Amino acid sequence: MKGVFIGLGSNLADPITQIKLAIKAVDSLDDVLLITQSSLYASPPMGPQDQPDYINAVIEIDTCLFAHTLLDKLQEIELEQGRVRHRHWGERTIDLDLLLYGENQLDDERLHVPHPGIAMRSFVLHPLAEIASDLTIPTMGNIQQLLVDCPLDGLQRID
Ligand code: A4P
Ligand code: MG
Repeated sequence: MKGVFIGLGSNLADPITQIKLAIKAVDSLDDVLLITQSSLYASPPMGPQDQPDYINAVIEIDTCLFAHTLLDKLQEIELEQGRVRHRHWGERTIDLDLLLYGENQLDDERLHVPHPGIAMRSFVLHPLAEIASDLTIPTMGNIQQLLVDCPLDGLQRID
């Protein structure tokens, strides 16, 4: 299934390298094919301000994995890259969020899809729009319309 989008974020231990490593790790998963990756973006932290700036990116994959199985795999990659949970919205070596799983809506104790933060977070919405400019997001609407209400907030494309 296409239309599966993953958001990546890092602000520790050489974030650019962390993002590139995580993209490779996702692409190397069985039953996952990387379709497109956005540019890398730098952004000031959302949440606690006493942490480094972030590098973010969004990728689209084609996969036949169930959403929860995919989440398991993403969390394994987070652990392999030394992710430690410090505090809510706090610093991390790598964060992998399942943004969209095709047109599906999922709401249980482990998964909220579409990811509820998509429309408010410039570091998610702008990279997503770069690789899927005519996307319609279930429950949220057309991505071009969402961009109008989502200022850059210091987001900068870096490659
Ligand atoms: N979970 C539910 N839905 C999903 C989903 N769609 N994708 C559950 C992934 N996970 C999902 O996540 C906690 C639990 O959410 C998981 O166990 C899963 O079952 P987590 O990754 O352990 O915790 P978290 O990422 O710290 O969650 P939190 O605190 O909500 O952080 P966010 O929302 O991920 O934000 N500033 C900038 N500029 N760029 C960033 O990337 N990221 C964060 C973290 C803060 N500030 C940032 C950035
Ligand atoms: Mg997360």
